[in-house]
Amino acid sequence: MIVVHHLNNSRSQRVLWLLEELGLPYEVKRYQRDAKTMLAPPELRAVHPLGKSPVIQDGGTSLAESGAIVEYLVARYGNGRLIPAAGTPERLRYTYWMHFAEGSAMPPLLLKLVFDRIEKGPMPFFVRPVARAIAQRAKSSFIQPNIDRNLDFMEGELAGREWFAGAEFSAADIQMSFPLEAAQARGGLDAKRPRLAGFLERIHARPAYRRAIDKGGEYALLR
Ligand SMILES: N[C@@H](CCC(=O)N[C@@H](CS)C(=O)NCC(=O)O)C(=O)O
Repeated sequence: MIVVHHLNNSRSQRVLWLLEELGLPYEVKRYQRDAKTMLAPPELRAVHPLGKSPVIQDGGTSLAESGAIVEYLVARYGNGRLIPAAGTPERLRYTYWMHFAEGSAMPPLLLKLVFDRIEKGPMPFFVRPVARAIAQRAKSSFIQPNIDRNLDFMEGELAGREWFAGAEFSAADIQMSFPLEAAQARGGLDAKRPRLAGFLERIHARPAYRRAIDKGGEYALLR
């Protein structure tokens, strides 16, 4: 039985969704973020030294890093499902987006989360104007322009194709869901980018996505 170490409001939701798409049985071990710091509880460190989610266990195999987990599950249990055929342009796009999600899309979104928290967090009153000015400068000069450029690029890449790899839904779309949901929650992704908004509508309507939400519990991305 595959065990998913699942943190509320987190990337591990993607793993539950993939398992639902593949129709595999699995067990969810839930962990709750600290209400103040939003960090994972220390118990996750007993599962993996970094103490982050997702981590899966499958027999004697233990694996972290959501992209690696998605690739492992598709290779081991997919029987050719959710991955374009080797050697096709679609397969190259699949690999590209599988890596783009965590490698390029997430970093500026994470920075946005951190700098928003610095700006709004508790601090001595005399430090606040300086901290706010630094946070706003970082966001306006680097973070938001990078988020916007990524969003424009992704919007363009969905012109004439329904899914990131091509005409068929694939596991790359599952991997791409988290940065796009994060961008919708905190990066300014809205109806002005209709193809990305449509992508989110399409994935949210999938029965497997809905089932995974029922299994995973609370999933409201951090703002
Ligand atoms: N690149 C890793 C990122 C893992 C990660 O940062 N997970 C977050 C959840 S979205 C986490 O566990 N955060 C809690 C913490 O850092 O304490 C992946 O894709 O699995």
